[in-house]
This record gives sequence, C-alpha cells and structure tokens, in this order.
Amino acid sequence: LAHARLLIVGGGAGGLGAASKFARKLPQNSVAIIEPSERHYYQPGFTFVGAGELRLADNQRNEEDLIPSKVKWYKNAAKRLVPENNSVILDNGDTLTYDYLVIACGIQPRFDLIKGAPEALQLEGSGVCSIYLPHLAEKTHREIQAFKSGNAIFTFPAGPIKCAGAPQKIMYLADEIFRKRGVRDAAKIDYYTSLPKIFGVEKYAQALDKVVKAKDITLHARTVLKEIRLNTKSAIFDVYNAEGKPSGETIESKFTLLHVAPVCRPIATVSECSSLVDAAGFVDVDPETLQSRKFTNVFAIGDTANTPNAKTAAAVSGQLGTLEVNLKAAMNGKPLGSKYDGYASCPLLVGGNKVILAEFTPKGPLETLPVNQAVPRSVSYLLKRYIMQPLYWHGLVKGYWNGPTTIRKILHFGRSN
Ligand code: FAD
Ligand code: UQ1
Repeated sequence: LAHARLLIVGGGAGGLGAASKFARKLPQNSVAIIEPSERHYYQPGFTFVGAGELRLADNQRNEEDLIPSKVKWYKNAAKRLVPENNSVILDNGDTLTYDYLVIACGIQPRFDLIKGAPEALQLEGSGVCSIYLPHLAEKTHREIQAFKSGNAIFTFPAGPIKCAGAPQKIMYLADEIFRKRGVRDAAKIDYYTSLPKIFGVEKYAQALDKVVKAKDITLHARTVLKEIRLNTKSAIFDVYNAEGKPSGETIESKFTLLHVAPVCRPIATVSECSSLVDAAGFVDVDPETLQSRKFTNVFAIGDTANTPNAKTAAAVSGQLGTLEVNLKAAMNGKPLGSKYDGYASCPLLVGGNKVILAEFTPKGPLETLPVNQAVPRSVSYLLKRYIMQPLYWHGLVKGYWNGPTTIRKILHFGRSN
C-alpha cells in the first residue's frame, strides 16, 4: 500500500501545474500523480491542426518529460475514488492512500451520445470531423481540404464544453480556407448552437454577430445535434425552447462537411463517486477556494470541477494560483486565503490573422490589454498564435503561470477597470 502526502489524479494542464508547484515545496517522493497516458497534448493547438496551420506533433509532449523528477508517476487510470478512506483505487487493483488529494482529470468528449457520430467520424471522406480529439483534428483538415461545394455545418452542444469558442473558431478558419481555395461561393455555412445567441458573454456576442454577418454565415440558435445519418448525408437537430429544453420539433439538414463539437462529461471515476460530486457529476467544490465542500483534504481544478467559469486552460492558470495558496494553507492548518475569481479566456480566431480576445468572469468581461478586446486585432492573434503555447509549456505546466492578473493590474494602473 503506497502513500503520498499529495496525490494528484490526472497529468493534464491542471495536474501538471499542481505537481510542479508542490514538488518544489515538499520533500522528494511526497507528491504522486496518476496519469494513464504517455502523451500530453496542448489542446488549444487542435484548432490550428484542424486548419492545417500546425501539425499534431507540434502540440504534443511526452508525460515523462513533463512530470517533475521529484514526483512519483503511476502510469494507470484511477478507477475509484474513496475519499472516506483517503484512498484511490487504480485500474490494476492497487490502492494508493493520501493526506491531500487534487482531482484534475478533465472532461471527456462524448461523441457516443450523438447517434451515428462515432461511425461517421471514423469513416475517412465522410465529411464528418471534429477538432476535439487529436487524430480527428488531423481528419478535420483533410475533410476541409476535400470540400468542393454544398452545406458546411458547424455545431455547438448543450452543456459544458472545453473552450466554448473553439467550435466557431474552426468555422471561421474553414470559411477563410474555402475563400482561398475558390470554393466559398459554392458553399453555404451554417452554425447550429444550443445557446440562444452566438456566445455566452454579451459583449463578445455582439462582436461575433458582426463577424458572422460579414462572412455570410447563418446562425441557428437553440438547436442541438442528435443524430448523423451517413446514408442520406443529413444531420438531425432537436429544437430547444426558451427554457432550454427539447421542444419536440426536429430539423433535418443535408451536409457535405459537418464539424461536430461534442458534449463533454466528467469521467466515470469522478461522476460515480457520489459523495464528491454534484448532480451533473462534476466535483463539487467551493467556487472560490476550490476545496471540496465535503472533504477538507480534497481540492479540484480544471474542467472536472463544478466552478461556474468557462472551461479553458486560461481558467486553469487562474485556479492554479489559488490552489497553491489554499492547499499549502490547508497543509499547515491555516485558513484558506485565496479566492479564484472565475476568470477564463477564449481567443476567438475570426480569420484574416485576427483574434477577438475574450477574457471574462461569470460577472462579465475582464480584459488584460488596455484596449477593447472585442475588436478583432492582430496583436491578439500574435498572442494566441505565438505566445500562448510557450506560455503553456514553460509557464502553466511548470507551475509558474497563474494567469494574467498581475499583467492586467500593471497595464490598467490608474484606470477604473
Ligand atoms: P486536461 O488538460 O484535459 O487533462 C486531464 C488529464 O486527466 C489527461 O491527461 C487525462 O489523460 C487524465 N485522465 C483521464 N482519465 C483519467 C483517470 N481515470 N485517471 C487519471 N488520469 C486521467 N483553453 C484555452 O485556454 N484557450 C484555448 O484557446 C483553448 N482551445 C481549446 C480547443 C480545443 C479543441 C480543446 C479540446 C480545448 C481547448 N481549450 C482551450 C481547453 C483546455 O485545453 C482545457 O480547458 C484544459 O486542458 C483543461 O485542463 P484539465 O487539467 O482540467 O484537463
Ligand atoms: C492563458 O493564460 C492560457 O493558458 C496558458 C491560454 O491557453 C492557451 C489562453 O488561451 C489565454 C488567452 C490565456 C490568458 C493570457 C493572456 C496573456 C491574455
């Protein structure tokens, strides 16, 4: 029976950031991480892979090179969480015990919840694609290149999703590729979203409405993809009512290209631990301290936590700063002193090498640059294209990047926001 002072479930953005931070604070072999995968991907790069601007290999690293040498790596999946006994059971049957636990195992794209999607995504040349998994991001580029004419449909699911902007970023990049290839006039582009408007934050929704109009894209609000029929090349959508529930009405739409943004759910290991999760299966934490509401020695960060922020790596960076302070305080029997503000960011690629750099909390926009970031800008593009990935590999996963709060305060010195 192995024991860790700090056990971390998941070696993704949040788990690696937390492992790096606490490996520096605690003695050798105090920190252990459970991560089944040999590779870690920079998922924000998948959008560029789908557009053919980066290769998958440009966005991947070996876990071995990312997990700090002072940290013990269990190359297993966590099978069962037993917070009542301070233990985690692995898929090989072994049990690990801990003093403190950080849950950072992300969320999973669930294509299987859309009828016909897994088969359609697997079939090369089907026109059905998605940037939400590494190999499918590569397929997305091939399908976009193969497109000659007809309907190009892009979808946005009901419920939480990683990077809520990504499903429309790939649409704007596809629009641009179609124009460059001279097939845009033969294409009709449609965006089907479960939301009542194009984006959840009003300021950026207004800016994106203009983008969609300028590009001649049709917006279909309150629609949710429920089935793909390959034999007729059609997508079936549930129409939702104003309460956000299925109205009973459906729409059938023919496609040549169909980009699927999947509903994302916590992994079963998490959602099956009823003492730890909310009704939707996300780890139930105090949204400010990130501490489990039930177990004071358990914290959660990233996509798997039920904090009300948009699920992004940018949010993870902000959460890591709070985790560092609060977990250390918990270990020393002190009050938890840091509050996560719900910050998240989503750099919306709108084509033409410009980005609307959405940055916001559940209360509204919270922008870093001293300019209006709802305006599509080249400087925001340069940040997204060339700065974010190095910041992720050298800052976030190494536990040095806690988000742009300090930069914002300096750039906004003397201003009211
Ligand atoms: P992840 O980084 O996903 O890590 C979860 C880890 O848990 C994985 O390594 C996984 O292998 C591991 N795991 C799974 N099951 C188990 C198990 N049973 N036991 C142990 N470990 C397990 N964010 C931005 O900030 N900006 C963007 O522009 C952006 N664009 C995106 C575009 C796309 C297409 C996608 C998919 C995501 C994008 N994101 C973006 C979101 C960002 O990638 C995630 O929010 C971030 O990676 C979440 O970090 P995490 O640690 O919660 O989960
Ligand atoms: C960010 O911190 C981050 O994580 C490294 C991202 O993920 C790749 C982002 O996309 C963004 C926008 C941020 C926020 C950082 C700045 C400087 C605005």
